[in-house]
Amino acid sequence: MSMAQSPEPLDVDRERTRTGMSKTALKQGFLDNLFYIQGRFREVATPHDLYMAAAYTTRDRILERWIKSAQRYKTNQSRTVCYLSAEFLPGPHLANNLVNLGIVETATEAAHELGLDFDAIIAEEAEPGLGNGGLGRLAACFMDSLSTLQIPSIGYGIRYEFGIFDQTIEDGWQVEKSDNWLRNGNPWEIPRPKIRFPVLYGGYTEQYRDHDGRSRTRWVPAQIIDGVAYDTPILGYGVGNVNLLRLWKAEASESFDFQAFNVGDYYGAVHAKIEAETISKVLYPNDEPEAGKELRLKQQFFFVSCSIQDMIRLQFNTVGPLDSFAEKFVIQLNDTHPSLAIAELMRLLMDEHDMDWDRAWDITHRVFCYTNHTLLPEALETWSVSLFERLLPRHLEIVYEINRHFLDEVRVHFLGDEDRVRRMSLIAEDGERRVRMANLAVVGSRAVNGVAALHSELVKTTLFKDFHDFWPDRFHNVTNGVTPRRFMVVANPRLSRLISETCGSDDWIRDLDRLRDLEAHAMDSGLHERWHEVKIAAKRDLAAWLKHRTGVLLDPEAIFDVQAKRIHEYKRQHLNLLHIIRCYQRLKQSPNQDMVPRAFIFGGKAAPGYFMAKLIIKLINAVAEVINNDPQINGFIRVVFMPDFNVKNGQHLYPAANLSEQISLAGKEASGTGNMKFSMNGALTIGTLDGANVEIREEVGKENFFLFGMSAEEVSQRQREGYHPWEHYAKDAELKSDIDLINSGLFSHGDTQLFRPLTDRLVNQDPFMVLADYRAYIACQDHVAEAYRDHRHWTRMSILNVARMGKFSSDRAIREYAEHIWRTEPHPIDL
Ligand code: GL9
Repeated sequence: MSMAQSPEPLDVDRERTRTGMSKTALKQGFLDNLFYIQGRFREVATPHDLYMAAAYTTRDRILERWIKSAQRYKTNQSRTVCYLSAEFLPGPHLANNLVNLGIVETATEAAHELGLDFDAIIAEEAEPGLGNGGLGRLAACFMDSLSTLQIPSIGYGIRYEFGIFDQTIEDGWQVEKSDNWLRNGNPWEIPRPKIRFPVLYGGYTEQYRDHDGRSRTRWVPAQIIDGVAYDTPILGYGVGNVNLLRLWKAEASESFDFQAFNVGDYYGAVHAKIEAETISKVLYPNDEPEAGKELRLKQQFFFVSCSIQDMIRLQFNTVGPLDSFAEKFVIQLNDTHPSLAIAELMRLLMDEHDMDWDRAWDITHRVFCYTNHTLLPEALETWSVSLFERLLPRHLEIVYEINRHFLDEVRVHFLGDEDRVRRMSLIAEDGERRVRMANLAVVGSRAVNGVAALHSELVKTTLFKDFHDFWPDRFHNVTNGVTPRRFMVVANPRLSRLISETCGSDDWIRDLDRLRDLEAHAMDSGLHERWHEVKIAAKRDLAAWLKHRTGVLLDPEAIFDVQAKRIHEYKRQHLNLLHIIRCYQRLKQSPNQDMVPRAFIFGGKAAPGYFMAKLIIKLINAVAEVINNDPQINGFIRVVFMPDFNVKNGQHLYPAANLSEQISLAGKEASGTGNMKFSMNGALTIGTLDGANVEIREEVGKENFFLFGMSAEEVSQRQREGYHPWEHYAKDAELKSDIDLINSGLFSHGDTQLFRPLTDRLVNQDPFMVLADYRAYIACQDHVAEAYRDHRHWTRMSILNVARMGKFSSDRAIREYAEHIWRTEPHPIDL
């Protein structure tokens, strides 16, 4: 079109431009949306306008299915899974929705015919970074699988205005930039200003007699804030089902704050409005001390209260009386962040809906299930009783009452064991009294699960041992999984095409066990060649992308050795660094040795307040600078830190990796999910027996996995015996020289103090036993290098890794939840 006039209709029925799947319908839909939604014509449209038009054209096609799903679920009174999570990391929606709609090719052709750069349009989308890492991404994978498996569900969370910070690297240090992801608008969400609930805070409670003369409690709050629903449709792969991601935004409550102010105090009222809106303003980074984070507690209660009120509304709209609430809904608590929901449901049932304690408790404890995601003590939430009481006085009463009932049972069951009573109490009494959110979650749920076999075992034998003694049947394992739609089809279209061609179908996308069909071809040299080409192409892409973003040029022939995850001492990025320094020293000592070239690639964010993690980032960049610029090394090894690792950027990484670093101290990583994403894309793993690594190794075969290091049992034994890292430092000359090289100032322009906090910690404390596993790690890395020399053998291992990854689909995980924990059934929506 050359003029700013309404788009000329192509040969398509006008009505179908919103729903039609043909190329013509897509083109017309796109032009219509560009015109009527963006108010643009082609010549002046910015890349962002084009993206918005493409997004709306895609959304139009999802909406029809969404409404159909909602209608069907309502008439069927379908049992619904409510997934409560403070974090969701869905990643960019456009490409994923095109895959799930099955129109990638048509859309690509349509874009081509309109003269558009489709890849550029897809790259325009901002990352919805509403999570910190694995836990939030797991929630997003689960949403994808719930829809694909046609299970009615709602994901409930917070619509943070600012998600996880954007990471830049300046002078080697992490610098945080605020993530204004909504700046350019969000075409995927639909605001629901009429789905709005009041959320109460503060004040006091009082007793009164109701019309039947019964004694009741009334909460008189000091503050009321509204939560408003914003809905994002989550479409399943190749099905008509669309579920809901419902995120709450905080707004000032007209009815309360404005009237509460003295007449004329307009500015005071506006101030209250601003204060109300801070509740959904920003996502908290984890790995930081919880202490005093009043706003965080407010956030947790905020989204939980809105969500439970919404469920009660839905119950009345569909089924009717609340008695069947636990049949209509199952509420899955994603970690302890939403565990206030237990007390909130009790409050609403009793105070607002007239139930007595026993009936309310019967419903409550039948509706909740809880997933634990970590054993790290610092990540287990507790709130000081005084803060809790100030913010949620009624809930504290309810928690006390739950505790009273519960501890009475414990006392009867374990006569005279007051120590156990103290340990199991919902209130910690040693020092400042605190509410233990994990204990509340276990007591209030009918099922508790860990996220990998080893983790679930440790949950039963360490973290919740007392609870497991009391209620052995309550504990389960559901090993995590990831969605092959996002992490294979979207991230790695080349490999996906090759797999479909080799297997003769793309059924594996919905049934990942079908990847087994690849095994029959694992020796086929034709496949080997194509497999290798696909990997090299991805490595070239990544190299070009990294060159552009960091200036570092990688050799696509080198081993791409990748560690991408949050930066944390327990994940041991510094162990990886020690190996890099070892390689460097070896090359310096004998420059002509025949070493396999390697590209060491890191990605990951550090919590802004986590000093040691930030120092690790600085050290990675410092080592990179020296090695990459050392003419003697001549590019043989290269080190690069990819800034701003997130879902979107990760999609460049997974397809290109040869080696996946999963090297946490055994017993610390609950599951890990990056381990699965890399392996699905044909990387081999170097890893410890930690989290889901254990099961990955079982599945792919121990001969196709590079194992090293202590087992979880050996770790706890060493710790019981007393661990002395300085002995390793003193005894192992190479280890000593690697650490000494850091201290020499080589990587810090002569500053011998800069990295001291890190090296001193390793030598003197080493809480994550880096030094104890150093020798085994180096030896294992030498095996990796030898194995890589045999290209055929390596490629075969790579094919077998992919072929045997079926178990790690989030579809399998969701099926297990549905069958063993939720007892839910699919409700198919016809296309
Ligand atoms: C985590 C665990 O640490 C991971 O091992 C696990 O795979 C995921 C999902 O179950 O949950 N728990 C946790 O608090 N985080 C996890 O990744 N942290 C972040 O999300 C940053």
